[in-house]
Amino acid sequence: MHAWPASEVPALPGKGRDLQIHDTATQGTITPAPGPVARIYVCGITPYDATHIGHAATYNAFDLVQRVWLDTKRQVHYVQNVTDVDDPLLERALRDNLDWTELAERETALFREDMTALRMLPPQQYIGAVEAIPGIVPLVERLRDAGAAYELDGDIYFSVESDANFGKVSNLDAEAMRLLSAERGGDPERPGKKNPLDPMLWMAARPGEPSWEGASLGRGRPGWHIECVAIALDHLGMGFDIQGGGSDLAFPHHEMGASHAQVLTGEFPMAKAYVHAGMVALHGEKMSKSKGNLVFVSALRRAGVDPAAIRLALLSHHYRADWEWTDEVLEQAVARLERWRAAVSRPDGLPADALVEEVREALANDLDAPAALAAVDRWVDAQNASDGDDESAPGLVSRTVDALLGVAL
Ligand code: 5CA
Ligand code: ZN
Repeated sequence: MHAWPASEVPALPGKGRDLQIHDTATQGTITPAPGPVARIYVCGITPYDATHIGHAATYNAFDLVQRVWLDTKRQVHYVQNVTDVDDPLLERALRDNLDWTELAERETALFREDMTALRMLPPQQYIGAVEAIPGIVPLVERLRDAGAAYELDGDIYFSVESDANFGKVSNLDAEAMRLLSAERGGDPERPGKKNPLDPMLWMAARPGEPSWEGASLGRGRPGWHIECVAIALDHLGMGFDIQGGGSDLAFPHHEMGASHAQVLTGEFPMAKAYVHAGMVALHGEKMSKSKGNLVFVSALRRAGVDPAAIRLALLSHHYRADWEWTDEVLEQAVARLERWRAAVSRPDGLPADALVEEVREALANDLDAPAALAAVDRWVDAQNASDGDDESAPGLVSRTVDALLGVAL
């Protein structure tokens, strides 16, 4: 699949700091990406009800990761998927009497437009589940042939017990895993499974549903977790720097994916850091497709909201926090954007070299975007209240805000 166009990232003077980031697996702060090329896989959308503010907040976090790495003069290899065939997508297509491929294409196109408007850097590989099927089938066959997967009425399940490191991503107890599995696409109640948590790798063709030839697996379609593993291993290989997504993906999705990959390769861990963004709520509840309490990026854009203000609203919360979208959050972002633009539109101003370092430091410290915004606010307030004569300052501030925060002033 094609991704979306890249906005240019201005180079800043000097060099940024290494990113330190919270890792869900070790529950501590780590510094991934020691090499010249940083590798990141971020779970993409299931294309319906896209792009809501929760999605945008999560992709914003991983966009910042890339901007920090780029500022350290590294290259970034970024891969993202689109879950363009899965139960919830098929259910929505059925409900709305749409062809599932049309629904997926329409929503993926909308997502690309929203990502472009928000100046999110595109992945180098943007891969759909459907196009990944030829790579998924041999992985499932290998897991089965190695005794790590078994058949149940034509469906193939992964055996979580085949991975000695199972559980090390999310650090949950058995009961919590069981509850989350039932909530998030698993089927712990299905009789005949070796372990109730075992996830499906390959689902045998069901009447009225799409299916593909799966060689020795028979006709069917892939499970959710193996989709991301196949794409990540194909393009990034094992031991990549960051596996990213919202906190609702830690279990079962990232836990199961890590186990699939670890059993397939005999290596551990799949990713150096598992990084999870907090959940955005609306009216007191997590913004979710199932509840329908959604605010869409495209609806805000249609209403005339500047995408840079949406981005500033996202940046005003720490990526790991759970937070609530309100009109006030957006109003504050709109006002901030106006103040910042006024400050950098002057022909000269207060020196900004220290500000560049403050923004760098804030972001390198577990992506502390609110601290970065506060640093820019301080410069802007002083600038708007004084008559400095540094002619390079306004341009330097614009480039810093653009390069590190993805906001075009
Ligand atoms: N296709 C899978 C990942 S392979 C998927 O989870 N798709 S999704 O469309 O449901 O979500 C896309 C991303 O947005 C995921 O990282 C998810 O964790 C994140 N996300 C979903 N809802 C919210 C929310 N309310 N707040 C923050 N992030 C969210
Ligand atoms: Zn995924």
